[in-house]
Amino acid sequence: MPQSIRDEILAVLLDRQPNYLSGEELSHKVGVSRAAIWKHMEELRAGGYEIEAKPRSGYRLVYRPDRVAPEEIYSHLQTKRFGREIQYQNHTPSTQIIAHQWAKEDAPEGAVVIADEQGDGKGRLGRVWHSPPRTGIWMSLILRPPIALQSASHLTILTSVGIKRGIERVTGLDIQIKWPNDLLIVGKKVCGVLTEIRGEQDCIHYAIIGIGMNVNTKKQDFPKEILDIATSLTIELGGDIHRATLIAAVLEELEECYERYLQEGFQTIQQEWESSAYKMNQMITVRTPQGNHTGILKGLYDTGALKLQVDQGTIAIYSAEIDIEKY
Ligand code: BT5
Repeated sequence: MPQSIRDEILAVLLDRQPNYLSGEELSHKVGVSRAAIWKHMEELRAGGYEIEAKPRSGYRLVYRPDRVAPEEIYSHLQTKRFGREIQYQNHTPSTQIIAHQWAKEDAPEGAVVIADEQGDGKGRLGRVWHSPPRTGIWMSLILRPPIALQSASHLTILTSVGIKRGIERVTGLDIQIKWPNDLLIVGKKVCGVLTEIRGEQDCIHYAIIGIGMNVNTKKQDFPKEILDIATSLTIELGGDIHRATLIAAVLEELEECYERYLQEGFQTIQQEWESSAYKMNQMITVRTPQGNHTGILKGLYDTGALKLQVDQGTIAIYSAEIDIEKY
């Protein structure tokens, strides 16, 4: 739901794009005077929006800056809860830190923290997540799932499915999911998920789902050490993407996956995950803290563990890394 008059004006202009909308109709739809509309138009222009005003035709949105500020996202968003409350930061060490703080206070389920730049982006196990300014989606979603701690890995799995769908809907690119938390395009990482849980044995107080996605990142924006393993949507598509549109699509798909999971259980998500899994039914090698295993990837157990077929039968892998073959 749009939050301010400015958001409402933007939403109406977006809806009418590429056509004109008269000042009278706009003022009627938004419920403010034409003088007030004019003032908000000036503010939008100052924020980088290009709005054409033509006598007898009215207003027309010509250009939207690639911003991930809440008003841009709200104007696209069609969710019930996800992304209905957004904290936006221009620069922050990590959106995870802000989300933990907010979750400990009063953040509602579905609240989201988004930053344009992270100075200390976090991967799993203390690893670094490179988050160059204004190129990607760096966001953390707060959930309060009524599930047991042992099922927490379901959250990463359903998040991967939701992100895959959101990216495919907006770009048409083919995304593969690599257990446990990567999304790939032709074997290169375009997105990583970091799930952090606070809870006790039989309940989760809250979960923070960190999503890092390379969107308009150019080759030169990546540090040398990840050049060979990372990619972005713009590199694969050959054109830039409006990040707020993509965020809204991802949040919609995530909400759908999450609700389906809570209502119907893990199985439908599991099937969708398996149909997009990197190396499904192929030989893989997984590296675990206890040593390496080589076998055929057969999908997931209902705990979310990886099912690997080895000589002795199938085994469950709970924590591991899968090597990516060089392309
Ligand atoms: C992840 O960790 O893939 C989880 C990344 C989660 C990042 C989000 S951004 C919003 C939120 N706030 C945060 O501070 N974090 C979350 P992991 O599986 O451990 O992968 C980390 C590894 O991926 C690194 O060791 C690099 O090899 C590689 N890597 C780092 N930055 C990358 C990037 N931008 N694109 C692709 N690969 C990257």
